[in-house]
Amino acid sequence: MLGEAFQRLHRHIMAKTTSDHLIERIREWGLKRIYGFPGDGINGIVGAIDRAGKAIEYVQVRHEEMAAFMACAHYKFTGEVGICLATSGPGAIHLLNGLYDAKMDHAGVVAIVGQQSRAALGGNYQQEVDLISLFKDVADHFVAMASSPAQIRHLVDRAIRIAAAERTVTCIIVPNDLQELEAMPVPPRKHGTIHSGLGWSSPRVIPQPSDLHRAADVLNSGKKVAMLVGAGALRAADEVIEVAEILGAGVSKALLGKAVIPDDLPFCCGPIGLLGSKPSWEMMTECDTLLMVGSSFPYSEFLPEEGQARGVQIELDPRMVSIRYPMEVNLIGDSAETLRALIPLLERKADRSWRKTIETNITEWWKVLEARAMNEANPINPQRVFWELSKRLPDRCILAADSGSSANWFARDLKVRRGMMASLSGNLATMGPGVPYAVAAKFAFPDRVVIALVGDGAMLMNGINCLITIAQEWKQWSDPRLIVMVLANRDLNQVTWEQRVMAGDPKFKTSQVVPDFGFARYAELIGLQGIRVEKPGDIGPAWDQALTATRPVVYEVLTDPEVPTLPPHISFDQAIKFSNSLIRDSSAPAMIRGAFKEAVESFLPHKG
Ligand SMILES: Cc1ncc(C[n+]2csc(CCOP(=O)(O)OP(=O)(O)O)c2C)c(N)n1
Ligand SMILES: [Mg+2]
Repeated sequence: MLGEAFQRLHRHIMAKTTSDHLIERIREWGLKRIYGFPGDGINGIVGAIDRAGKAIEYVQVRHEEMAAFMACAHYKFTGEVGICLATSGPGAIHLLNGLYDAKMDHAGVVAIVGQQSRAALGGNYQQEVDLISLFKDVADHFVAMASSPAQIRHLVDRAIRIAAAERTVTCIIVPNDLQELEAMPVPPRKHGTIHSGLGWSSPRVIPQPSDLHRAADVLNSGKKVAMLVGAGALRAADEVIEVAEILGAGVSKALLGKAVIPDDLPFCCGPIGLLGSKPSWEMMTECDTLLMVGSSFPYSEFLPEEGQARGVQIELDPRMVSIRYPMEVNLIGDSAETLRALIPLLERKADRSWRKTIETNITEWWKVLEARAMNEANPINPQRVFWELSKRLPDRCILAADSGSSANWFARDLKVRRGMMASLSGNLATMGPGVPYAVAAKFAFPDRVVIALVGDGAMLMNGINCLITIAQEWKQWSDPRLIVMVLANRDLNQVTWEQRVMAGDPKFKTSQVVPDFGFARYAELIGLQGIRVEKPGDIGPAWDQALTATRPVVYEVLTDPEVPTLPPHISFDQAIKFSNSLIRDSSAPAMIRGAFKEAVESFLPHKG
């Protein structure tokens, strides 16, 4: 005790350390939350966080990958750079998957990692990993190791500014001995020193008038315009809607753009691609003009055939234009600003027949989805879980989905409204971010309801350890409602279906079956509420219970792995492979029933 008191006194008298300066500088940038996990590679920094008191909020995670996912989600939900902290060697390595998630979805994240002491580097020392090389790919815009206290100021300034400006991952490596040295907030004014400053605000980026005119010409001469919007259009809802109205277009949404426009708009075609909707597929195969806004949706086979449509793309990042479809006009600019500049140049389509067809297709599709959701399954149809949630979604709720079958139903069945947010790992499509994203959403917006939609495989990979973080932290949230919905299908279902349909292989149980776990009971064990839904009739009442709970809830629902996650169309080739897999699959009868019901629902006329 005396030792500790003495140390505190000593610190008090002593000048600030390099680590104190690092934390102070982060604060000066206006950032105040760090997700991290300690280790002797960062003891100096962790000590500084302690000394900073309330000025900085430190969230202890259970695994460094969660810290990186949380920092990524912090950016995705707030637009502010997220920060994660890990020790040298193993801690730094654990961050990587979450950092790639951030990099690939264009989220600004700073990773701060420790390193062995400067004197040991190059000595095959314990936990010595070549971190500059390791992070060189994920943090290709900026990775730097400090070797002098004078660097701290500009390393922090550059890491944060570049992460924000380039919407990417940056990394600062700080050897542990350096962390304890006396701070040098102002480097001496002499040759070879850097004098950096704070601050960044996003520029206004709008294309040249001549390019706007060229784009307007293409859009005005089209008769059947299709729009595709992505995460880059999240702050352009009004503009997207207005342009769609003028052009008589339908709007498809890439996964990360789920919340761009509400799903109940009559011209919102919903998702596109493997997890997509039929109206999106129909619109893309029949359009004569494509307007893509803020999206790098990867699958060209779901876009018009080359030559079928004239293309216009609006995109902030010049490297991302004309790489999915050969566009006639590439407009480099902010989505909302560019659409606003384009609107006065657009002519309202007098002939609304294209739009009418799209709207009819959409109305029909919602009936198909409802019928699919109401199909019986053993014991529960997963689509019904989402269908029942959809009508109960609270205003301003935040949704986080995981990679797995839940992403399909999240994309298709949930009607997101204005003011809500929704995200997942879009481009990396990694398993595991659902629960950590939800935690970060809760820290950023403690007054909003947050719902994670996760498979049992992803729960057993990351989710259950992240539930412990929830159990540790939830009491400080002004609204305690955080619901983790677990699709307990005892299967790595998304991949089981991919293997059947894409590869023509039957379900390989040793690889695909997930052990039964008892997520609701586990939740109770750690002080959360657990609800286990075993009968279709309980789905709705259980959602009501979860949405009015006074503590975070794990909503475990036993769902049927034989309900197919089929794309809106199946190619002939895939159908052949699928039927081959059936012959050898022990769950074939149940699977055929599931797939048949789904297919039938697409063709039946649905009375409103
Ligand atoms: C880290 C990682 N490992 C493997 C995959 C491949 N993968 C994608 S979805 C999936 C199955 C997910 O299973 P589960 O979480 O149970 O969800 P389900 O599809 O059963 O609903 C797998 C293995 C991945 N995307 N990410
Ligand atoms: Mg599963």
